[in-house]
Amino acid sequence: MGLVSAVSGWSLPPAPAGGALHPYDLRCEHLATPQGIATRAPRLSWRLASGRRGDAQAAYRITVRSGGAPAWDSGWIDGQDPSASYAGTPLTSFARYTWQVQVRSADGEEAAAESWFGTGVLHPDEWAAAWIGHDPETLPPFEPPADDREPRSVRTASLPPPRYFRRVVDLRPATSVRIVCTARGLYELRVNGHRAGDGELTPGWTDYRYRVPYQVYDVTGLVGDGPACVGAVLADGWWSGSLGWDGRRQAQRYGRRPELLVQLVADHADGSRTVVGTDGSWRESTGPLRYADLLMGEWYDARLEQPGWDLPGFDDSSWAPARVVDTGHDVLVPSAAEPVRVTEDLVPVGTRRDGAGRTIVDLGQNIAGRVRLTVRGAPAGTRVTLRHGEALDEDGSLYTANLRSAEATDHYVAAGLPEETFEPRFTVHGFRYVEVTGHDDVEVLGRAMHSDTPVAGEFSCSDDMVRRLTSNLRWSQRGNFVSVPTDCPQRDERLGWTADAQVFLPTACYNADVAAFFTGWLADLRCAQTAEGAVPDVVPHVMTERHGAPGWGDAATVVPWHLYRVYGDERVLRDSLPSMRRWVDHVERHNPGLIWRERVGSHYGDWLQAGVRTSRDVLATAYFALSAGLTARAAAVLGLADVAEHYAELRARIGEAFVREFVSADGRVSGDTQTGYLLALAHGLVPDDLVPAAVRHLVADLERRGRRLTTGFAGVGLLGPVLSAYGHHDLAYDLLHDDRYPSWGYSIKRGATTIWERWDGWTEENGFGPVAMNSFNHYALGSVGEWLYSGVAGLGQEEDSVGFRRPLIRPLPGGRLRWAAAAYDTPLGRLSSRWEISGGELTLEVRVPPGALATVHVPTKDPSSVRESGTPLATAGIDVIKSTEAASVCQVGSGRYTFTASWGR
Ligand code: RAM
Repeated sequence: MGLVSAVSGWSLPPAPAGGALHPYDLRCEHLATPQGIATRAPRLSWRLASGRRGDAQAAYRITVRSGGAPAWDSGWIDGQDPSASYAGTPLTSFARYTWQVQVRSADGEEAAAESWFGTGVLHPDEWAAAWIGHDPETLPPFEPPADDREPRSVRTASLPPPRYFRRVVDLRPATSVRIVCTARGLYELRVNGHRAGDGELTPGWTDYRYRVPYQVYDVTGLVGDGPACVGAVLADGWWSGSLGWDGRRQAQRYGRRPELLVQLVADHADGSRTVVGTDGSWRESTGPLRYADLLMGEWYDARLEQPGWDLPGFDDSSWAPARVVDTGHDVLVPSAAEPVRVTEDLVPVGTRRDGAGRTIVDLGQNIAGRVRLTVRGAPAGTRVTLRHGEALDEDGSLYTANLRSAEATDHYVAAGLPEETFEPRFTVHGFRYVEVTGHDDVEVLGRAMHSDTPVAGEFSCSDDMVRRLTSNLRWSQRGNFVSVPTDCPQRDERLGWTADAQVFLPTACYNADVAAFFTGWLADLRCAQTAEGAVPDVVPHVMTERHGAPGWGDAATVVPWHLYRVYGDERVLRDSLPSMRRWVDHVERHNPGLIWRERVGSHYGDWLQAGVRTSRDVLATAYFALSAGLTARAAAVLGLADVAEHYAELRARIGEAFVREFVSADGRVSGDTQTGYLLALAHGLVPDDLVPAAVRHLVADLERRGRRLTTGFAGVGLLGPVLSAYGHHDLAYDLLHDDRYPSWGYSIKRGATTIWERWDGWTEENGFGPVAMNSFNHYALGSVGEWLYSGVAGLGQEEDSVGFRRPLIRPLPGGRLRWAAAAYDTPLGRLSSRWEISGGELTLEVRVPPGALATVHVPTKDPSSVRESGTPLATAGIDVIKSTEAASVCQVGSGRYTFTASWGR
């Protein structure tokens, strides 16, 4: 099989221009131009670029205006940190604020950039809309047409049709018109025949019991003077549709039927305001969508379209009045993260017939998303059926056994036009292949969708297979960051499994800016923590019986701490510290001996490890130590010395208990498995004098197995970092390049375009793995991505650095690689490195953002050979901190540097 080079529309923006120090990439609450800000002191931040060495921001000034009037002038503030909290006049609702940041460099030069943010609903009494729905009496479930070829499945038979809502508003001329919209369910908002915004699956998934997110749209451009029509389509989604496994039994998790809330706010030139909200005057009807379900798919009958239903002139006399459900606004919160969007279109790479004559379309890439279907010359009533799958069976037919009860099937019933297009809106499938039946003259376009977190990093290298691995893990991130971080996008699961998220987070942060995405998710985690402090295994919490598993619940500490380290925003610690403490206290309370054996919930251990059984007690206790330690560090950051001391002391005692219980005098960690050693070494649980022995045992295990890994979810991401930290990066490279079972390469040889859930997703011996749990798009085993960035390319930060203020650039040339490169947008600006070995010489190019002080390890056995842009370091004015037998270590401020050194001698 040939290795396809990755085609991705998800690439890092070009490096910012050099020149004088200047700000770019302005954010408010970690988002680019958010519309619904409702915090009183939103965080404003920017990145910096400069073409000059050693440049840094010396001072900044922020000015904010709304409607032409000044709202805040910070005045010049000294400091290198490119962020500030708004501190102007109190923000008002439904307004647009433009803001400008000016920065001044050390030599007095100034530059500025501008952006804006919009506000949502800041005061509860500003809500004027009621929740509306439809009368259950007028709700016939889906009735399959009499001419239906196949009987409806049990699972889709009971699905209700989505409802269409509309209301005409007679608007006086307005200077601005905004709409606040949300649903208990999924909605698509339409204004005068146009779709508002480009978000998909809005309002997104949160723990609706505590938080229902709303979106704000500026629709000024969609309305003129006079009557305007506001329409919305409403479907079940996560609220009342199929969710998780067990077919329809998990449906109606939050409510029985979907409900809608819309509030239009028009501001007029004379300062007055028109506010129109959903109420009993709205009309509702069914339409062409016969059902729409996230797991099952959609049925759209184009013959039932009502043209013009979302325009003012439409006759809605046959529509029913909407039913007012309630007026509760207390759980409404502005959407905290980027919406799901279609981010890339995929033109099929092949189309063929399977054994039974069905058309099988291959997108060449496993994605989460949907297709756009074009149908030509189909007589009215022709039903075209799209089934989605991640793989093909041996006979070339679509493989769907691993989807479990998710039907992932869309039906389009043609209206009979010469050409018609269909694209489902309220469903998402995990697939690479589409089976099309019902009509031959069709065209399919793949549409990848996911939470549109800005791309923040890129890694590349000279090896095809490693590049493919990089592409696979990026696609698994894309396919699984769909409103919440999920385990998989295809089967009847798609839940926010906490360990998956936690182990993949470091990789995810390098690939994309996930600050806002995880901030929202953490809020759901905190809401769902039990009274005792246990953390559910899935967030949003939907399976009441599962919580507290070691490594899963620890997301409560690992996620906030990591977000803080990466983004430098202390608020995540402030918001999470109580939850971190409750989690650790809960584990301690039930395990006074400090070996975590009680309250382990479903204890999954080192999930999906390959052929070994890592001791569950070792794993649990290592996580207990980690969580206590992180809680101590978080408290210290927040200046809570007593709290910090308490957890640091607990961490120390857990460490002692761990050593007593699990570490033998010869440095063995109980169970003698790779993950056991990795956890113990990574989290400082092996006494210093036994570390070399423990490392030897780890290496011996790998050697004994012919340099093969056995790690599951908990251990896999630690292989690279731990092996290279102890001088065994050759071994880490062997694992990276391996293509025997079990390895990443094994799946790639088989044609994987995403990371598989299990090492044995498919094997030569057994073919497809166990159908009960065999996703081909699961990112946990892709946590190796962190090491590609921080190890192979060497883009990390010092242990005590926050927000990459002190980058640690320590590349690891090795393995089959001739070169490797990575770039990453830190909160300060672009950080990058690229090394290449050629003709006995190593070249290392680095870029350090303004305000950062980087430690650079130039790998060489001959430190005297190191040059920067051709000049010996001392002459080049570069501070050499030390020389070791493997590197020359220096310190540089912002700028671009090209180091060379002799290699291999
Ligand atoms: C599986 C999920 C997930 C894992 C749990 C324990 O069902 O797919 O990846 O975290 O089990």
